[in-house]
Amino acid sequence: MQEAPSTSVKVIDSHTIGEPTRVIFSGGPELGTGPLSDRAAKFSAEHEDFRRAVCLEPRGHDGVVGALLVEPHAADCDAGIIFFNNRDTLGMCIHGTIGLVATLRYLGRLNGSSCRIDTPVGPVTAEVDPQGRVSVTNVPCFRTHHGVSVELTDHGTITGDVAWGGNWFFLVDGQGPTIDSTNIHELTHFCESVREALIEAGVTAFDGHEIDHIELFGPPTDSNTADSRNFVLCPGGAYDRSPCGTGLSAKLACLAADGKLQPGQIWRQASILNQNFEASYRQLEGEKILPTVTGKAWITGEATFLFDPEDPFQFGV
Ligand code: PYC
Repeated sequence: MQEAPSTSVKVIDSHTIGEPTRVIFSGGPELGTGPLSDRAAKFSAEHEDFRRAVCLEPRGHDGVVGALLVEPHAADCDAGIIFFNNRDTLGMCIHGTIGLVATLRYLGRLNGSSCRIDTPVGPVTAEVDPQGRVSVTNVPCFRTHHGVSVELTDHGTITGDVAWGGNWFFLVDGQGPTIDSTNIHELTHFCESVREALIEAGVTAFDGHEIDHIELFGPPTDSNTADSRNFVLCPGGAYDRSPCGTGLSAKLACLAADGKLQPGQIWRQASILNQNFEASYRQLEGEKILPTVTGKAWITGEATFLFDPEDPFQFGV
């Protein structure tokens, strides 16, 4: 058994067009100082009980993304954040950053309309407009593999790209079940088969990291309002209710590499719930791009979590 959480943990809940974020702003584990990547590794290795307690039932559910607010390491940042979900820590999370900025605003901790946030994969910048829409400029993103084919037992050969958008993604266009909210079970099963097939075929990111997010694209419901609709399965098996900002960054890297989207051009990505993020990019050296993703979050609650040592599920179910 790991060290019990502090007797009370304070959180603010929000959702970013449907995808929940839970910011822990008081009572989180002590991770020391140093780069956010080191502190995320410490959180992952030593605080599984805490992660499960704040994310999972009975206080949460599989879809909750946690965000532990910490001191930044990078000198030019205003705040540091470590994102995590039902499985482990995440590198970066754009819907979560949009939720974090809405939370900082709610708490009166946002000075002005922009802030720089330190994450385990590097600093990002967020800008809020008067309507409360948040634009997040992500870390540099890029595609590493184009046209990778894997065999699925139930679906034959499927082909996709591998790209970094702050997390690792396998992006599949126009294959698999129809992208519709009535198909969530089939889409989840298909994405899990893709993930397993990638592992079996030894397809990893260049650093050997598992490609742990699977992203499917199909036509939008209404091409007047969106350019594409997606379904994203996150590590841990929950699907993203938003269009997944890091997945959208990976998509932009692929579109840019294929010459299908120009720097500054807007891409409107609809989610499985048919709500949009908008994004564009700036070209960096080589095929690297710097995406900016815009979306909105709403505050849904404020809570103090209590931990009873006698509770058999104090650390989650
Ligand atoms: O918006 O980047 C995102 C994200 C990652 C996992 C869930 N949402």
